[in-house]
Amino acid sequence: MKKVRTIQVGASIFEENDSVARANMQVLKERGVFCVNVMGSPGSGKTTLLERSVRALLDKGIRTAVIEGDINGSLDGERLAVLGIPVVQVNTGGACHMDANMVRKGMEMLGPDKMDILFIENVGNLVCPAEFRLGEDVSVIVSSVPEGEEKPLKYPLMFRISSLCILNKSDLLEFTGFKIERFREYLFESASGIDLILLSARTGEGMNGWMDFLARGMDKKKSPRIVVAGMGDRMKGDDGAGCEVVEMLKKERLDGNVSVIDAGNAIENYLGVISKMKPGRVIIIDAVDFGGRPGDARFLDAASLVENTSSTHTFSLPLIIEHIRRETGAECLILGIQPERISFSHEISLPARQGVSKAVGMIREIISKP
Ligand SMILES: Nc1nc2c(ncn2[C@@H]2O[C@H](COP(=O)(O)OP(=O)(O)OP(=O)(O)O)[C@@H](O)[C@H]2O)c(=O)[nH]1
Ligand SMILES: [Mg+2]
Repeated sequence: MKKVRTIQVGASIFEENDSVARANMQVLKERGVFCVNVMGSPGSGKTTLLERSVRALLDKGIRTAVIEGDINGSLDGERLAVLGIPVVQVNTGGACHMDANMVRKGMEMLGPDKMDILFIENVGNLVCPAEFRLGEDVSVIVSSVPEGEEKPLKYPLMFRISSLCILNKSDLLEFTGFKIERFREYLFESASGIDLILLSARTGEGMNGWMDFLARGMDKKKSPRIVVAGMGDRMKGDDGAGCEVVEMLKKERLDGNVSVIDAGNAIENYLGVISKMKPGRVIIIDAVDFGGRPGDARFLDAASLVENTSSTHTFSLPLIIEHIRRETGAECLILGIQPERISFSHEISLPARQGVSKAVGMIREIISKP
């Protein structure tokens, strides 16, 4: 019987897109540009918000540029270009979202123009733009009062992947019967960690909160890079726990200044890569027998680690830490997960899996702190 061969078209499209998005992110990082992906339904007020924002930021001496995405035409691009900032209008030719390649081309057209913030106005749509990373530091969803309260429930992904929801057209609240508490409830049900700002791009209400959000983002961009490296041998049961943590983190939308590396059982091969990133902080995650209960996860002091603590490694973790510290001056943390069993041809154990989830939460917390 012949084997059926399967092509995962969707997966490869997303992988290709993600790799271009990572390259965009790297270029923006090198240039110190904070990049904001602005999404929302057609007519929610994205361009109006950008017009007001660009003016307010210019008054503060902050330089902006915009890559404007529309299926057709250059109306929005022209509205922004009259403000005297660099604008590239991208026509997606029917596609209902921007992708990383479009942004790459847009960035090439903007050239070496000096800017502090790059706004990308995505195509008006509450579905497809959520699937495509562009290289942005943050995504912002602009919802608006006339759309009704239930949008976060009906289009949860868009809200879940966004750091901030701007509820625009607040000046229309009194005419529409819109229930702000109901919106809040639906929003946090779909996206528990999201921030919410009530704003009117027409009257300017709420602009201060939005400006603060942008200022915090710009500050964070300048803060030191964090490298998270998972290590271990996936063939040896719980020894692969560090790599599992990294695998989970890779699926999340992490901040632009966080890099995640799966170093497998050869972290010594990644020392050059880590040094090149000039990190301010390096977190190494590994299965370590520190005498805890299987599945415990805790930060460990490098000095207290005995050589080959987790027995399977052919090198000394304290020496690796010492090398990274010397080469980069970075603060080094070791996040240990207590294994239940480290042996060939065993799956990762249930307690170690729980340790992986705990470790992911601990990393998230560290990353989110300024
Ligand atoms: N009342 C009110 N109207 C607004 C506000 N913001 C935008 N509008 C109006 O909403 C309409 C759509 O605004 P745009 O800024 O073009 O919306 P958009 O999200 O960029 O639309 P697309 O690019 O087509 O997806 C325009 O008539 C704006 O004047 C607001 O805060 N209050
Ligand atoms: Mg627009």
